[in-house]
Amino acid sequence: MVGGFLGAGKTTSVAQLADRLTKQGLRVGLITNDQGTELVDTAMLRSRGFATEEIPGGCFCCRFNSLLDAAKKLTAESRPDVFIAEPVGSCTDLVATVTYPLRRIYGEDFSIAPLSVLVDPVRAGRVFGLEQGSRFSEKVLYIYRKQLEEADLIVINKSDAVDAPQLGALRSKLAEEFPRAEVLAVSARTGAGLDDWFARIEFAEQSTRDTMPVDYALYGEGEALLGWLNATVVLQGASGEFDGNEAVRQLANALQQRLAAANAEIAHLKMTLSPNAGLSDLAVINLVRNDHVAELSQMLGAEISSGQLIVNLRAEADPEILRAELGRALEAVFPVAGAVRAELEHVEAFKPGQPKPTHRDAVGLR
Ligand SMILES: Nc1nc2c(ncn2[C@@H]2O[C@H](COP(=O)(O)OP(=O)(O)OP(=O)(O)O)[C@@H](O)[C@H]2O)c(=O)[nH]1
Ligand SMILES: [Mg+2]
Repeated sequence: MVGGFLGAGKTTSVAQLADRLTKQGLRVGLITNDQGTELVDTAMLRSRGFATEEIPGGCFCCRFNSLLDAAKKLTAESRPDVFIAEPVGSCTDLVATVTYPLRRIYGEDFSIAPLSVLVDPVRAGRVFGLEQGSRFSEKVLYIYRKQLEEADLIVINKSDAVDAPQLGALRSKLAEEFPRAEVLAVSARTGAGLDDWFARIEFAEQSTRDTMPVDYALYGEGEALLGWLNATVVLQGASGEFDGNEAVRQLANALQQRLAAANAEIAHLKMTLSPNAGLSDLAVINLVRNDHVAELSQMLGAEISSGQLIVNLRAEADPEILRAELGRALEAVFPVAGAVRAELEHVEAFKPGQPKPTHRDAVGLR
């Protein structure tokens, strides 16, 4: 499992690790997970040719059996040697609720690698008071810290986005706060440090230890402060082709401005636009905090005449605010008489429910 808070770079890293394992001749099966349905991550990983199953509608720990079903389905289709699973970014307690039960019940079938927890250095700098900037509220930060507490490897990602003194200060702070974990720095974007990280997880098995205490009431309250919005929208050129990359960029910018005005702290806004004609072309745009600049991490190679837009937004705000702001942003960027028409096909806005793990093993088999 590759864990870490929303927007830390899990999917980007999973794609890198899957690429590398594939090049080594291993078959890889990927498992994505989310509280909602219609996942940007799944669309993105599939567009890169990886066998991917998604577990929507709840975290791995609460949908343990679905995790196994996903593994079985992948096994039937492509017999992977390695599964890489990305848990929901607001989820914690994975060792007690996933690793140990998996080992207890299916120990013959799986060997489980050490748990990596990814960190966005700018976000973490704010969380640990090293830098100024907007933060989540304390109950959300409880989850953030618990994720790091159970890590075997804390992987500071996006090392390309901060300078050496910032990285050094964060490394020291994380090593001091979480002495059990090994702290690494990588860039899933440039590839820096990845060899070192992957070498530690590719053929290693997670060591057994007592699990951390978790206050599930507080964990549930923290999750419930986060609003989730998943939507699909059809974009159609009113009179011919349009620039899909520019369309998603404009929508991301409009949403960003509106959410900032509504005091909603963005954890991750991600969108994909896939043309209705054309197989694997995809635009992917991400925004990981209110004062970030939306980044197109994949671009469409040509103009399109119509396409399907998937919007996944996670922010600390009432989900109904997110729904309303998406509606207004769509109206502003794609006005009725404009060059591109937008039709909202499906939208769901909700708060994650109280986490209730299927299993919780306080002690793992040794
Ligand atoms: N600068 C930089 N950006 C990165 C790096 N890795 C990922 N990103 C960007 O960070 C954003 C979030 O990346 P994802 O891989 O989608 O993050 P995630 O942890 O899977 O997010 P959720 O699934 O929403 O929790 C995207 O814009 C990525 O392109 C990196 O090493 N450097
Ligand atoms: Mg992801």
